[in-house]
Parts: sequence; C-alpha cells; structure tokens
Amino acid sequence: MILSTVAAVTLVAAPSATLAGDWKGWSIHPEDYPNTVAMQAFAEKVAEVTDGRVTPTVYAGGVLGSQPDAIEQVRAGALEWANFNMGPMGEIVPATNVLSLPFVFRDVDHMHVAMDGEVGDQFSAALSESGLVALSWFDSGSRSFYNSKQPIAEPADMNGMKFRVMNNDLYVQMVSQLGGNATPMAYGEVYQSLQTGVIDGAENNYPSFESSGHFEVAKYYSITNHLIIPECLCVSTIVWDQVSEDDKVAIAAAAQEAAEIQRDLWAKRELASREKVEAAGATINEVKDPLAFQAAMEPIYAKFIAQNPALESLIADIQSAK
Ligand code: GTR
Repeated sequence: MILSTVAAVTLVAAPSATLAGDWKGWSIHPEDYPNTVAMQAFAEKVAEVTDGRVTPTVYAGGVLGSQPDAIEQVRAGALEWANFNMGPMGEIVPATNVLSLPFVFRDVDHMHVAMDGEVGDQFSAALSESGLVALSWFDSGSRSFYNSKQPIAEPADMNGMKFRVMNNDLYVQMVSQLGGNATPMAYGEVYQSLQTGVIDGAENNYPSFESSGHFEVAKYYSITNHLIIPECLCVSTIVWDQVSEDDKVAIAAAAQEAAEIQRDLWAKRELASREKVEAAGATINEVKDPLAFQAAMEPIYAKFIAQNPALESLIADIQSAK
C-alpha cells in the first residue's frame, strides 16, 4: 500500500515498532515516479519472500519530511527504510561527498559500472558506519540548470542569478564558481520560491523538473549535465540487525530487483518528462561549450582534496572504474 496522506506524518512510530516488521519507507517523489514505483515493488516482494514477517509500506511525496530530516529518522530507526539521493548525504557521511563533485562520472554508464562494483562497496561501507545499509543503487540521471529568466549558454549567463541547491556546501561552491548565487533549500519549497522570485532557478534531472512542476515557473532548461548522483535503497542499521540471516538474503535480492525496475522505468521517464515539459512550453538548450562549465568548477576538486586527503583515492577509483 502506498500511503501519502498528510495524516501519515503523525504515524511515525517509535523504534520498537520495527520488531513487528512494519517498515515505513520514505520517498520524496510522487507515487508514479520511477523510484516510488520501484519501492512499492520492493515492498510487495519483501512481504512475499518473508511470508509477511517484514511488511514495508511507502510514504510518497515527502509527507514524512525533507530528506535531511528523513536521513536522521532512518539512522535513528524511527523510519525503517528510504530512497535517498546521495547529494544531501554528504553532510552526514563525508565519503559520499565524492559523488557530489561535478563531472566525477563521465556518464550514467560510468556511474553504473562504478556503483555496481567495488567503488559502490566503499560507499556502502561508509554508509553502514553511519547507520544506513545501502541495499541497491537507483538512477537519477544527470542534473542541469534551469531558470525563469533566460537560456544559459555559457557560465557568464549565470552571473548574479540565484539558484536553489540541495543541502550540501559543495553545491554552494559549484554555483559560485559559475558566477551565480546559491541558496540551499528543501525540495518541497522550490516551486513556490521560483514562483515568487525568491530564487531565479535550480538544477535537477528531467523527471524531477517535470514531476515537481518547476517547468511551469522556470521554463529555461540548459543542458549542463554537471552532476550524476546515484541514490540508494537504504534500510536502517538498527532495523537490519533485527532481521534473520535468511530474510536478509531474500530482502537484499528484492532490493536488487527493485533497482533493475527503477533503472528501466527511469530511462523511459527521462524521455517522457522531456517531451512533456517541451510540449508545455519549456525551452531546452544545449550550452555552447560543456567543457567551459567543467573548467569553471574544476577548482572545487583541489580544495576538496586539500580538506579531505583520505578521499583522494576514492576519486581516483571512480575515475578509473571500467
Ligand atoms: C531529485 C532526487 C531527490 C532530491 C531532489 C532535490 O532528483 O531524486 O531525492 O534530492 O532531486 O533536488 O532535492
């Protein structure tokens, strides 16, 4: 069952409720979004393979709060599972900041190869030290800038414009390297902030640009593809530790299946979302020189490595993943 009523907010139970196997799952996205559909498939499969010992539910549309809040809830075991983007995770699990470095992945295939192999295992290990078990990796395409003023063809076009970013200082640096101003803000507040002119733009993939309705209030989408950020299907470690070894194996397999479903739906939704926003009057443009954006953001790497020398090898592992 997908629960998405506002009343659901008051249903969050104390950690002890997890013993009953009722796993409340957090999703920021609407019910028909690939991630939420895949979570629902996971929920049904898990109930089946555990003979009802574990019965996950999905609370869609962010009704259980913003992602930074939900991360804390899952770590505390107050929510049992979730689909999290690795962007806002960096504040809690520093190693995941590597995934928020602009252009760290060459393309989505490179991201898959890296995350489905040893590189992904390194992130899973870092997450588990912070109370999150990453069972599989979802897609979130690549992110580009959009705004209500004008097409962006080169970094100079961003001068003085105000962009919403996810909650992570790396994104503030990213926008300021490009000459804009960044405002970290919860996803749920972006539509109104664009509409009222509190911000001029934001950045996201096509499905989120479309499903959030942002295209209605910021119609210029400029293809910078500056971030490719994987997302996890994560379970709380506190909850996971209560699961029998046999059930763990079956649940982990269900999570892999869910990732396959999500990636398949994702590829289709990217195209459908792009078509939908264009039909509704949004303007999508190629930038003049994608490398100009990459070059402008390059200094972020040196600063990041100076501050996090232990993570330099992880960046190298990603770059050499084949
Ligand atoms: C979406 C992502 C969400 C959230 C959102 C945002 O693409 O799937 O988890 O991170 O972007 O911009 O806040």
